Amino acid sequence: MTSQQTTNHPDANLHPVATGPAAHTVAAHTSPAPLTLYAGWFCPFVQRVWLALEEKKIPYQYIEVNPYHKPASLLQLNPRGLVPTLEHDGRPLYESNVVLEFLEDVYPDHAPSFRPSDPYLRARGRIWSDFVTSRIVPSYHRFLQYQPPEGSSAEEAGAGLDRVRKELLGRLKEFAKEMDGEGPWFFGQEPSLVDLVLAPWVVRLWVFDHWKGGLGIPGEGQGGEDEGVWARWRKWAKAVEERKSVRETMSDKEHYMPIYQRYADNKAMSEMAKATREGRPVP
Ligand SMILES: N[C@@H](CCC(=O)N[C@@H](CS)C(=O)NCC(=O)O)C(=O)O
Repeated sequence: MTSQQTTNHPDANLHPVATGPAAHTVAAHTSPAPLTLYAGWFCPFVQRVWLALEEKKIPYQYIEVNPYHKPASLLQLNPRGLVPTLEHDGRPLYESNVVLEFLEDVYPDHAPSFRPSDPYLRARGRIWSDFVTSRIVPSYHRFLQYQPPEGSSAEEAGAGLDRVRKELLGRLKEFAKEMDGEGPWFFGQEPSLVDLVLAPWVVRLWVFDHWKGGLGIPGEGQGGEDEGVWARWRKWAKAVEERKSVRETMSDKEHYMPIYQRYADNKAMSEMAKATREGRPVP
């Protein structure tokens, strides 16, 4: 047993570093740079920012921290003690959506630009990025962490699970309806911030197949009267899954398993897990 496994902290069994494709990306970013990313390899909020850094080829140093054992170095920069946290020219910044906007502002010459030039589309992008954070992510967690109330019959438990499953499905459908008709990205041929904001959860939808009996996104030709919307969703999800930056910021699946197992059992003690249990928004 390692010293990590002997601690009583419920999130102590976290694999310490990135593995698989993400490990190669980390290895390419160990040298000091004007921008430092304090990250957790497993974290979808980190992945949002990591995608932008990789896509835009911004020089950065990657520093792995365990936000469940918050080191002083993290707390000094971010009193919330969450990752991602950024240090840019000695100044700290955090909150993934804020950091994404910051990178667009500070590195305007680093293509691709993830904000459409039309101010109206930019504003719409912000509405739907907010929808991801305030609606989709909480629904994702309500489904993943769902446990039937004590004493529920099998039928009641099944109905409860189905309710949270449909809630998430409904929100993904609502998001897909807003997409440009052709795509493959939200606004058309090129990805934008709103795509980066949801991508990390899309590549983590497998958790529902593994633990919760499936999310039930209709396959090709099975969407009934909503087939057009689901076809659009599938096209978008495929573009996300195939994107180089997405693949290269993912670790080996086996190391996500113990983390998501704790969520699926509703035993995780992260701020997100606690917020979900207490009906609070994303921390
Ligand atoms: N609103 C934050 C959420 C970040 C967040 O919750 N990160 C998690 C890791 S995925 C974290 O640092 N958790 C530490 C904790 O729960 O104490 C953002 O968008 O950056």
